[in-house]
Amino acid sequence: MDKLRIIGDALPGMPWEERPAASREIMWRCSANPIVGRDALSTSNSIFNSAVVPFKQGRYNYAGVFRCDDTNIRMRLHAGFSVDGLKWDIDEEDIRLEGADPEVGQWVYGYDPRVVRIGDKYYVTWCNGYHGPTIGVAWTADFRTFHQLENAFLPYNRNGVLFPRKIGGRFAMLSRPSDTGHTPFGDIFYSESPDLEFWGRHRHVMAPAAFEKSAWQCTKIGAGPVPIETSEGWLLIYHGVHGTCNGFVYAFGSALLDLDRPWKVLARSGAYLLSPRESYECMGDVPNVAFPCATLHDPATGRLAVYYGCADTVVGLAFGRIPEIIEFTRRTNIL
Ligand code: BMA
Repeated sequence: MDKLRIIGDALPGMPWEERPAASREIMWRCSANPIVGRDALSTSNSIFNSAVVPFKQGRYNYAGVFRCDDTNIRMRLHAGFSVDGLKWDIDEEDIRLEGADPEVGQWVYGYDPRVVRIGDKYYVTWCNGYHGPTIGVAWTADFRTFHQLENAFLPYNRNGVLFPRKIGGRFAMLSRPSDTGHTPFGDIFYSESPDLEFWGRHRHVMAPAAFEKSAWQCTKIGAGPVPIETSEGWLLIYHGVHGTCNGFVYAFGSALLDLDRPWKVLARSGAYLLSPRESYECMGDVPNVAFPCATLHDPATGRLAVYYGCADTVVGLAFGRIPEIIEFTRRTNIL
């Protein structure tokens, strides 16, 4: 590998712990896990599958959009703020979206948010209820007022993840066409838009892996956090699902996508980066789920922190080094 370049703003103060001396893992868990508990709000049944970004305001250095299911088990999005990326002050009130065409702006449900800064705006994508799940889009400048745009796709779709810059002059998004239920299939696709309203030029990115090659991702896959730009390609962390005799198991791995044509996969990890094994990943409302939705990274040190939902109940954090993850992706490549 030539000298690796990692794109992004410096983030020397990001959450970080060194790999424990006894660990041989590529990614290791934060000793404070789970970092967000299920009842952080007075009304929350569970808080998981949530997205964070660097965001300076007052004493805060980070902001996020959190999936908070309430005790009616209604899926809602809440804004949150943090000084250190570990302890979060999550708003008791859920996010109210403004400005959409009234037919689209009717809130039904929203879950599994992703957040990305493009220019001076923060864009939120999430799984939005509109005659079934599809991809909702909104932007905010302050994490107080959220301006809703058109849904990106027809139902049914999940795991809409924007790239952090235009590619070939257009906004770019990964997504995973699905069904109305728990979807026993699913490939990742790429779509482009000139204006974040009209999406097209859809391209296939990747399908589930063959069972005998990589069983953790043999049932369905979906994009996780916003891809990270490096000189080796876009580093994509994605979840993979294995339909076992006891139901779905969600783990995550990594892929490298071509910088200019991101639907071309350069390498894809056959081994997982992290699979549910701690009690908070294996016990909860939906056992055996590790579902990554966001990362923080520091280009100079290569440090990476992955925020992932655990057992559809709490939020966990795992650490790794981007150069090692790229090397791992190539070493365990199944393409
Ligand atoms: C998916 C989504 C995720 C969830 C996962 C496991 O279909 O609903 O929010 O984490 O199932 O239950």
